[in-house]
Amino acid sequence: METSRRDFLRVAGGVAASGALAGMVAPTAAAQEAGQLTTHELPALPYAYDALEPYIDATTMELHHSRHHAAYVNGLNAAEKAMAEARASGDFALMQHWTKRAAFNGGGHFLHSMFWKVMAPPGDGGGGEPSGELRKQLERDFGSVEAFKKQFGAAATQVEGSGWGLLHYRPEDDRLIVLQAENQHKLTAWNAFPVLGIDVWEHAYYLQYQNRRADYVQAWWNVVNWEQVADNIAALQ
Ligand code: MN3
Repeated sequence: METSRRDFLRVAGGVAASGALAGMVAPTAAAQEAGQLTTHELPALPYAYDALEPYIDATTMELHHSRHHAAYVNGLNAAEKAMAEARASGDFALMQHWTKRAAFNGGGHFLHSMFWKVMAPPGDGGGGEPSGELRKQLERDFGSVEAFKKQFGAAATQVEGSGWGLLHYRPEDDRLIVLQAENQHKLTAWNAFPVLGIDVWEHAYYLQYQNRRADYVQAWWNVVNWEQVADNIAALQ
């Protein structure tokens, strides 16, 4: 009895946490009517395309946001529409295909929506060092901010092929953990939610850094918006 109640509370907490996280990304036209789909939308960048220079060039930012992220939004909408059509027709032959498309494109939409927000113009919200509660939590969970940065940077640099370096918050034990994602969605862990991430697909850095991914990862700290990271964690607590 005691166990099942605890499990229920944990599940209920997870649902609440997911809700908080959903609020972290750009609001979409929420569907309330039965059978009505959400229309996922490309969120506006919170700064100009050239605002992260010299660390991320304007052309990369424009292509990344207006083409790559937009493609994930369109792909997610298409996958969810196709699954609704399958429900209507009763033909589920392509369900494996569409669930994969929904996971890939949904992961891309979510991570990019977070990515734009956890960056800010250098010296104007971006860069510097984490402070306050976030600093204390990083020190508690990684030993020091420097140790966290080294671990996170290594995880990001070592992603095999396309993917992400990610810092997740795990509500169950109030911990920050570093993970990788391949593509937009593989290698994740359940019940741990991304609060900071760096895109290490080549489209994120190749124009400026070519094959030097480690240089891009190192430079990226100059645009990290630590206040947003703290807000992302607070939304899950
Ligand atoms: Mn990308």
